[in-house]
Amino acid sequence: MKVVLINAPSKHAALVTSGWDRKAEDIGAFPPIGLSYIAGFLTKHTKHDVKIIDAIADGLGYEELGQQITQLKPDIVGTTVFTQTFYDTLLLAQITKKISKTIYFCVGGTQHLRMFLGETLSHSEIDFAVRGEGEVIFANLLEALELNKPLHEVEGISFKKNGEIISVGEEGYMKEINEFPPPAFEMLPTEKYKSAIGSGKTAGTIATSRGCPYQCRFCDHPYRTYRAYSTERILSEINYFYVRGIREFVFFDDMFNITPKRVIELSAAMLKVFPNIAWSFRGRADQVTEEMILIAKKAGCNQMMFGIEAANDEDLKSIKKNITIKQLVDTLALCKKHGIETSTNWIIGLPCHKSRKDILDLLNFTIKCGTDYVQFNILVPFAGTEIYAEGVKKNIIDPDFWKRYVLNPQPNSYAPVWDEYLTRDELSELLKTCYRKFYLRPVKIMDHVFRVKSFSHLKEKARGALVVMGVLGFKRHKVPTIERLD
Ligand code: B12
Ligand code: SF4
Repeated sequence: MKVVLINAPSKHAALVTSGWDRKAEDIGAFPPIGLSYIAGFLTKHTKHDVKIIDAIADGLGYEELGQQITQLKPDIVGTTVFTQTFYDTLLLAQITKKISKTIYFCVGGTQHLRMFLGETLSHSEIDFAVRGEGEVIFANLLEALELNKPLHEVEGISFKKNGEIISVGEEGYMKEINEFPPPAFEMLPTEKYKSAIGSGKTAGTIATSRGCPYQCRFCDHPYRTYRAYSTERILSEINYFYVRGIREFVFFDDMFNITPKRVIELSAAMLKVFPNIAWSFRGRADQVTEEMILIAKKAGCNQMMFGIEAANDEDLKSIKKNITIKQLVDTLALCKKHGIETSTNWIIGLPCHKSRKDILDLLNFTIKCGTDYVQFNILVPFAGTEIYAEGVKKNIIDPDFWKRYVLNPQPNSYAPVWDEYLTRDELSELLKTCYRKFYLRPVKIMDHVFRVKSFSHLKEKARGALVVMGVLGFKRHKVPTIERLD
């Protein structure tokens, strides 16, 4: 079968503010990891003809996507569905069906489908949902479609029959992830992927594990069990990029440094094979030791990204972050001592933010704590999280909002926020204030000038500055130019 997997534009995401949210397009291009694993599996274990189109990295609009689908004549189009960008998912399904009703349209996406399976399949344009980790399930679905086998024997899929939704078996979960092939990097526009806060050069993005055992109350990550890829496998994924001249890497796991020991072992292995690479990772600030920093730095680590979220111990406790401010401050100081840049994530609009002062206190702490880069986000309460359940219980969050949105998505919708104490507009203004006050300090501006490594890096930094000043980016998109079919 001819399979086309599409990373759809996220142009019409349901955002939080009236002008300052970041869409996937605004934060540097990252590869569609889920789709590339699916493509890797199909390539290794089946004979299907598979292609990935990354519309975000390639800057494709819906018209161009339509032209590509027409040209490629796929039997099936697949995409990852995120709740916030469901309008875009549906638009893609409608365009596909407008081109030909005989092209199947299939979605995957663990978190969204756990919550909104029925609403998603209520749309006539969406034929199949693959639940959970989809490598084997999707291959089985393709085989069933190709050989006309009964669909009700394909474990892990949901589909419609006579207007009824049929779900077969449990969702997919891979215990032994190392047995599965690597992502199909070769199908992606690799040269387009770079981190917004990296050197501006192309970066190889690699996930070295799946899952996270922590239980932060705002987080909608799908798997509590941590499964790590083997060192050999990680080295071979790095090598894929290395032999193509790429020297910068981003480890984009939910939780890279599950223990300092893991990072020490991996760094030692990388050091032996790749003497001159630069890399960064996303992880926790409490799982960092000096020994780990020293060897990681030797192996090329130049930046660590930490999700901190809140700026005092009481607030951290209230979101079950399981970390203390002392641990954070100690880690940041160690990183500074050894010349590792740090980037930290913070949430504003948490239930514990009862006044403007609480958020300005958070801002002041981010300035004081010594981090190099920050990302501020307004809390989006996703339907599968503890914070969402609390908001619904307290009548702060409309329990039917996301359900209605998925049943009838509208462009430029606003996602719910925690507005018990501060309105959406106040949070939005505070978000701007946080970015401006953090980045537009003379000392920070000079710092960034000194960090510029090349002309293209300067361009990236200048773009970042314009975004912070509100001149570029973070804008809500216009209402779509393509008409809905219904
Ligand atoms: C990496 C990442 C990104 C990257 C890359 C996204 C991408 N397109 O792959 C970037 C930074 C670009 C990103 C952006 C966004 N993200 Co994001 N992201 C993640 C993160 C941290 C890891 C995802 C991942 O790669 N996992 C590893 C792979 C192997 O797992 P997977 O993607 O789930 O894929 C498996 C299955 O789901 C399934 N599957 C997935 N797609 C498909 C498709 C088909 C056809 C089939 C058959 C199966 C299938 O099979 C895959 C392989 O086993 C998750 C958190 C998490 N752990 O899930 C958040 C997460 C998925 N993101 C989220 C959101 C909201 C977004 C944005 C909408 C944010 C925004 N405001 O714009 C955008 C939308 C981006 C877009 N249109 O691509 C939410 C989703 C919440 C929800 N309920 O829908 C999460 C859960 C984070 C959170 N906020 O809690 N994201
Ligand atoms: S926020 Fe990070 S540490 Fe907390 S549960 Fe999510 S992935 Fe794990």
